[in-house]
Amino acid sequence: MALATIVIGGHALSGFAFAANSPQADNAAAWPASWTAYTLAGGGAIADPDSDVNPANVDIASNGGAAQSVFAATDGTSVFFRLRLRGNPVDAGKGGFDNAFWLVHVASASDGVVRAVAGLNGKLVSTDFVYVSNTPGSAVTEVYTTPFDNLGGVDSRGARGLTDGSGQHFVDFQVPIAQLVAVSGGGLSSSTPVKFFFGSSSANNLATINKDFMAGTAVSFDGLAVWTLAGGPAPDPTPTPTPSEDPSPEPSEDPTPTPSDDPTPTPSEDPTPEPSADPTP
Ligand SMILES: [Ca+2]
Ligand SMILES: [Ca+2]
Repeated sequence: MALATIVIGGHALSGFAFAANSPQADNAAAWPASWTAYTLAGGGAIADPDSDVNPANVDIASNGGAAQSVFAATDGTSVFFRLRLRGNPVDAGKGGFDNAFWLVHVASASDGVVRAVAGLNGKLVSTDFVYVSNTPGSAVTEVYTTPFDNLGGVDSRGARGLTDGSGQHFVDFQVPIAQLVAVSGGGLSSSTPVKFFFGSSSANNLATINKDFMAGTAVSFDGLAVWTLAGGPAPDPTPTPTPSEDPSPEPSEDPTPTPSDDPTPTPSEDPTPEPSADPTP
């Protein structure tokens, strides 16, 4: 890339200022060789319907219900997210990506409370960026900004769009785990059991999903798989009791409780009252 193309705000940059595309001096990692489907807790697929929202590149898709919609991966330093979309998110004429954003809410698995957000903001018309945010969206850290490159010793190539090979598209983005941990304000560590909720949006607030939800019509962490940011899929920290531990539990109380009162109460009055008068005068 020619130096003359690196122009931000009318000021040509030079030398170490190439790192302007990586404002926190983070290095984007190599994309994972394989992705892991992000699923329901039991391994069930998450396959969002095609064509339930428009435009097509904010429509989380599943090749007609046949394909998994969302994926993740980790290398222990960066965490990677992938969404399958019906339309192409890439638009070189709009800062790299079309004018919307794609994001993941990261919640503590133990309580389902969102602790941090990672996303790719394509809303801008000339410079898009990968970001992390706190939960209310009031503190957004730009991690990698377009035009992505690996010049000046810093790799900013933290998002991409590509075909899924079946007529739909993937949008991929990655963030350093340390940035997610930092923006969570102590709510997350690299080993905290977490759950993810993927979405797309055109909201003003970069922590808000208002277009497509990976499942349903609202953010919910019920029944989702547990991961850790550094380790990938993880055991659920709050398991429900395992039936195999005690297949036929003894009832703790008598299943036929003794009535506290006499079930056949004695009539308080004689049911066959004596005639008050002599029937045979
Ligand atoms: Ca959809
Ligand atoms: Ca854009």
